[in-house]
Amino acid sequence: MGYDLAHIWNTMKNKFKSIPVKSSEITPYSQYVSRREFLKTAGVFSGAAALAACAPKGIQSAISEKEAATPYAFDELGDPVNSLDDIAHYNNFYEFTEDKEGVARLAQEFTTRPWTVDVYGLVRNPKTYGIEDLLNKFTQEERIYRLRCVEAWSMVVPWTGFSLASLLREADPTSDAKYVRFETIHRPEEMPGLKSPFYPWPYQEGLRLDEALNELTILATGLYGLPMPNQDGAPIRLIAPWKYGFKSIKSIVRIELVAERPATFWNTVNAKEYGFYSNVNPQRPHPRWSQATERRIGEFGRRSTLMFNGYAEQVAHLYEGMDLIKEY
Ligand SMILES: Nc1nc2c(c(=O)[nH]1)N[C@H]1C(S)=C(S)[C@@H](COP(=O)(O)O)O[C@H]1N2
Ligand SMILES: [Mo]
Repeated sequence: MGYDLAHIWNTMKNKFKSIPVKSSEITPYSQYVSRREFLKTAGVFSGAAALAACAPKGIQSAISEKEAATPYAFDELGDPVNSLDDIAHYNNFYEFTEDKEGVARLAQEFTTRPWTVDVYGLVRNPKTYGIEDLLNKFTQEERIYRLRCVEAWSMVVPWTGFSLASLLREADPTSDAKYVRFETIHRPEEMPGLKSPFYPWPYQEGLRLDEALNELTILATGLYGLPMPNQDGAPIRLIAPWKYGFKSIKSIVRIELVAERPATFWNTVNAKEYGFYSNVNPQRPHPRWSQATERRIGEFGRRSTLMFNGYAEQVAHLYEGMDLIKEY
C-alpha cells in the first residue's frame, strides 16, 4: 500500500516523546482507540476488523477487543506500548494462580471497593486512606514505563498513577524511618492461590526510603487510561521501573515506614535468587539463567537488557559506592 509503518511510528514517536514525564491530562481510553482508527484510515491496518464504534462498556469489554489497543504511544526509547490485551492477559499474581494466562479470569470477581490503604509506622501523620481519597487528592499522571520481569520477559505499559513521594511527604516520616514496607491484601475467599502453603503470605515488598522518594516511583491506579484491571493489581500497586517486576507489589493495603530492612516475599522464598534491591542488571545473572537479554512480549527474538532497565540517569546515583554484583 506504500505506507511506511516505520516512518509513521517515528513521526508519532517524536510527538509523544515526552516520557517518562507527567502529562497534564491522562489519555482517555477512547483516545487510544481513536488513534488506532486514524492509523486504520491511513492504511496502516489494511484488512483489520472494524472496531465497534461505541466506547467500551467496561474494562472487560475493552480487553476482549483483541486489537483495540494498537499502540499510539511509545516509551522514551521509541518502543511502542504493549497492547492492552498483552498487559491484561499475561500476568504474575500468585495470590490467584501461577498460570500467567489464567490470572485475568480468576481475578475477574476480585472486590476492589471499598478499599483502604493504611500509611503508618515511623511517621508523624499516620492515616488510613480510602482509595477515592488517593485518587482525588493526588494528581494522577500518565507514565509510560518498561516492566522487566526477573524471568527475562518485558513489556511497555502506559500507567496512570501518582508519585509515592507525594504520599510520603504527607505522612511525614521521622528521622528514624529508613525503609518503606508494602503489603498486599490477604483475602483467601477471593484469592485461590493463597492456599499454596509454599509461600510466605501475605506478599510483602520494600524499598529504601530514598528509592521510594525517587521521581520514577509511583503508586499506579490505572493503565491505558482505564481503572487498573484486577489482574494488574487493582486498585493500587507500586511501580519501581528500574527494578525487576516482582518489586512492584500489587493490590496494596499497608504502607509502613520502618527503621530496618523489611522481609520481602521473593527474598524470603529464596534469598540467593532474589535480592532485596533487585535492580535490573544485565551483568548479574540469575543463578539459573542469564539476565543479559529479554523477550519483549509481542516480539520475536530477544533484545539486550539495559542497566537499571534503561533508567540509569534517574537512579544510578542511589547506588554510588555499592558493589551491585554483591549487593543485589
Ligand atoms: N501481590 C503480588 N504482587 C506482584 C506479584 C504477585 O505475584 N503478587 N507478581 C510480581 C511480578 S513477578 C511481576 S513481573 C509483576 C507483574 O505485573 P503485571 O501482571 O501487571 O505485568 O507484578 C509483581 N507484583
Ligand atoms: Mo516477575
